[in-house]
Amino acid sequence: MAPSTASTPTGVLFEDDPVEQLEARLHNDHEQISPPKPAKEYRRRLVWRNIILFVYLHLAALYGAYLALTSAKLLTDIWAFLLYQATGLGITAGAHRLWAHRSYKAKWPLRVILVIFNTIAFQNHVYEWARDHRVHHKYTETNADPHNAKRGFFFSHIGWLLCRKHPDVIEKGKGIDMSDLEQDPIVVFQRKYYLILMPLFCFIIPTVVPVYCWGETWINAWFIAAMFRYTFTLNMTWLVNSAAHMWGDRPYDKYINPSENKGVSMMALGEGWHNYHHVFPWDYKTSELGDYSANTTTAFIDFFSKLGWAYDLKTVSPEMIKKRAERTGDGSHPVWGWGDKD
Ligand code: ST9
Ligand code: ZN
Ligand code: ZN
Repeated sequence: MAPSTASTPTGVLFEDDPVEQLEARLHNDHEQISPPKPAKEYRRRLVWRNIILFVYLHLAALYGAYLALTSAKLLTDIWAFLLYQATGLGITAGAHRLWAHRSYKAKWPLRVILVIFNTIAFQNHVYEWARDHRVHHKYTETNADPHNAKRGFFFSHIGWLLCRKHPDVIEKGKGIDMSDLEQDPIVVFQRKYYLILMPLFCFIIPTVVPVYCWGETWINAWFIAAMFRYTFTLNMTWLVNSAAHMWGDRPYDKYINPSENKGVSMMALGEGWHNYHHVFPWDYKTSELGDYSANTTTAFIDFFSKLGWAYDLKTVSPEMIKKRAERTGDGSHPVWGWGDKD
């Protein structure tokens, strides 16, 4: 059912899930006798500290890219690339597929590796990342979605980190069950010490290693391995929220905006198969395809599954995928070519 909209006296639009509203009414006797509350007014409040930091970060990253091509040692560029891949896995295999979606289970040594990679990535600690992401899936493209793509490319890409959250994000977010992560000591530890661990892992170690291990200059190490690598990885992640919510086929559900975007998948280690992922969020592959070249995260999880460190990998049966593609797909799924439509 399409979300309903209501406008405030100031003309600000709000979207609410009508099923939620109905359920809330059924459980709230008071509402039957009192008139409905007017929607809370929402005004965007910019966070200038974040705006200044992100402007600096992007300027520094551009300078880092220039240095990487002109004066850096080859090992420094390789180091930055490896950090991009490792931190990407800390987000994709860690925060996303393991902790936010529980699409597989991991033994503690793998969880430790993932939490280290995740801390180098600095996309907030796992608990906060997973809470926002669970809200994103439950209330996709409503005001309760932290990076609601209906507010445009810029907002869903980076703008949502430059202003206070819509009150619906916080209100609806309170209903999200986070008890599983509150019981994971590795997640709890990272959250408790994040303000010490994050600067150390994301900025200090990546800068110090090239200087002491292969004699790189401090300037090159800081601007390439810290600034450029971090900003680049952030942007590749944000593309999933922006580009993959706008452009691409919708083979599994044409009624939602998340799309299959191969370009984003290549850069985001397999996370651009976003139409599939929003339809079947529990699949550890976040994709129907077994193609490792555009899904290095799946290769990583499969590798650790062979070692026995990753287990209980959840997936979706081909029959279920076929049925869904036939029922709600946009016709771009191969299933349409196999059928006897003619
Ligand atoms: C970053 C995150 O970049 C990127 C996430 C991307 C997600 C992508 C998903 C796509 C799929 C996966 C693809 C992976 C691909 C990877 C490829 C790699 C190559 N529920 O937040 P606050 C409450 S981070 C419930 O301050 P404000 C709660 O009580 C970049 N409650 O709100 C909270 O207190 P606490 C680096 C919630 O004041 C309180 O509200 N980090 C929820 O509106 C205050 O929360 C930054 O730049 C909720 N969902 O401020 C930091 N949310 O936490 C940026 C909040 O103590 N963030 N509450 O419980 C900020 O500065 C602020 O959050 C703000 C909003 C200014 C944006
Ligand atoms: Zn999404
Ligand atoms: Zn997800």
